[in-house]
Amino acid sequence: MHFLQLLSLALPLSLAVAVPYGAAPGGCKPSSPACCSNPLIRKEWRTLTTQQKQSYISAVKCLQSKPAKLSNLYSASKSRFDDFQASHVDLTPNIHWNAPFLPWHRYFISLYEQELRTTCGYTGAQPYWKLALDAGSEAAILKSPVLDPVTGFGGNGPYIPDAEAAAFPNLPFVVPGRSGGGCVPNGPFAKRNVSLALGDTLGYDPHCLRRDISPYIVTQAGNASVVNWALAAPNFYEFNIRLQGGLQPDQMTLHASVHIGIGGNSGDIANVNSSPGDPLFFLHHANLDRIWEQWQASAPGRRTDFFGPDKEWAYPFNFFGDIPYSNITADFDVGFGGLSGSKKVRDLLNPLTGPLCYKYA
Ligand SMILES: [Cu+2]
Repeated sequence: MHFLQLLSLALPLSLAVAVPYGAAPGGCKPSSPACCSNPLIRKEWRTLTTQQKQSYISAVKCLQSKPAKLSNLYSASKSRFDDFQASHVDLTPNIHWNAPFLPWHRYFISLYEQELRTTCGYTGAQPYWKLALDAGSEAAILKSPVLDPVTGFGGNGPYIPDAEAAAFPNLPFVVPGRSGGGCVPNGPFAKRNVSLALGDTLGYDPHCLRRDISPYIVTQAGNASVVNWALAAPNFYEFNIRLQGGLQPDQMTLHASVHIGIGGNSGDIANVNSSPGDPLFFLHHANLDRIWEQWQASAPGRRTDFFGPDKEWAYPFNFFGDIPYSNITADFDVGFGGLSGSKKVRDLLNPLTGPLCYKYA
């Protein structure tokens, strides 16, 4: 594997409503706030009732059982759930360590939420994982309700040695504090076959879901102080840098807190390309989106503040040296492969307008 490609893997989170998701009642203009009079309310996982948790997990499992619609584009995609993962793999070079990162993932999560509702009859909203609630101490993360084997997504894999874990194509170094690495042994996704290969190949390689939790990375990168530091950024450009963080363990921040903190060396969620193979991806990115929304709402002018490089690994994310790039504005179009037509960033800046219709509790 190409060295840069390998490193890139290293860098890397209810309310039933009468109006269908995103629908525009009464012929209002799509850009009008009036189009979203009945937003979905996204809640933190542990605030859901047991029944609400079960219906979300059932909907995810349903999506994993529905036929793919994009197998013409991605032959390894065997289910509608796989379609989302494959699209993320396909678009990875355009959507991380650059400016489109946050708006792209905002709409991706929204499309997934909509799919759970339309294809699988789910009546709730996409839940989020407020990791900071579990990142205050190293002992807390392993007791997180999100990782509960009965009312959550299952926990850590059994320990495998460093050399075995480091052979997975996720990171070029052993993750400090890694504590698992084997197949997730419990919960609703135990031993589940992830269809797509780990990495960027889009190949078919069914394998068990793995996690390799590093309580050290979770607490370092995801604690409440890191969240507050990101929220204190004076502009979007700086907020985006603080939220995405750097590549080395001591530079990891909120984005890596779950990707590397839960994925470690061998976990599916640690791979920058194929990470949506672990259903926790969607709870983590909903949480990052919530933090962005909180920042956007916290001062005048922030709702429309958007600026930064178009290209992955371009300044200020030039960890591998300078490359050509352009700084983009909210007029930029972001693409979604076979999942959806492209969207202008400006139409993704407010979760209550345009193609979006949700808010956070
Ligand atoms: Cu991503």
